[in-house]
Amino acid sequence: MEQLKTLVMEGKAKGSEARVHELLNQGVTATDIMQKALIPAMDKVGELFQSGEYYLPEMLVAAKAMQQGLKVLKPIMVQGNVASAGKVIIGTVRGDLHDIGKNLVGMSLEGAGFEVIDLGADVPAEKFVAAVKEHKPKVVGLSALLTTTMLGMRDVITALTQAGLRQDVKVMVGGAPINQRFAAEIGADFYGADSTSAKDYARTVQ
Ligand code: B1M
Repeated sequence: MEQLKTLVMEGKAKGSEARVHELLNQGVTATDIMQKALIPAMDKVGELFQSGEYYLPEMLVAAKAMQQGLKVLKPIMVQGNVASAGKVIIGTVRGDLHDIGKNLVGMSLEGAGFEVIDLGADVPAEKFVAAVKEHKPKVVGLSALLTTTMLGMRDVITALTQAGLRQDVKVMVGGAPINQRFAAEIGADFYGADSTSAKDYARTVQ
């Protein structure tokens, strides 16, 4: 696991992919690989960026290496998908390009049988509204990783209300700078600290 962490932190995409395969072959679970290597590696990358040891390119190649590892884990995480549990729309809000956490939420939801409509990153409020009108999901999931973009979540909720759709759909929010208090302040229905809690919440929505 330590080796995988280092490979991700150093932005070695091919090496990360190969190490994930090796760990799986050794019987390590996908959840452990995620929780004990891939996510901690990105946390460390964030710390190094904050302390000025890493710059944007290092952060970018590390993200690519993590995504390469995730590609290997995705089929395992989404297997067991049976009849659709309903639709969930997910996206990272306007101005925010971070999509790894949002993708993890999508994988957990797919693994639980949800049909996931992923709008991607840097998604304006109007696009969420149009997608809710078109797909009529149970839940809209908003992700934000920047303190400068998290207020975009409120914009989405306001836009849904103005479009007369707010009562038809639950809104869950998550991402590193988000907490329960902020979620309540902007009128979200649920704050998810991680992808598992997001999936568990979606399951409770009728
Ligand atoms: Co950015 N970045 N970044 N970055 N980046 C952070 C977020 C930062 C904390 C780093 C730091 O300074 N320590 C910092 C934000 C500071 C702040 O706002 N207070 C930061 C910054 C400053 C920036 C730029 C502004 C840097 C610059 O340009 N000077 C820039 C902004 C670009 C933009 O978005 N407009 C930028 C750019 C980038 C990259 C493009 C290089 C890259 C993203 C690549 C990509 O996503 N495709 C990147 C990365 C990789 C990071 C860090 C290192 C890692 C993020 C990550 O993927 N974590 C990050 C530091 C950190 O978070 N420790 C950092 C792993 C992921 C699994 O966790 O996304 O938190 P996370 O998701 C979790 C939970 O939060 C939750 O579940 C997931 C699984 O547990 N969750 C949800 C997430 N969404 C959810 C939704 C839900 C429920 C749960 O319901 C819907």
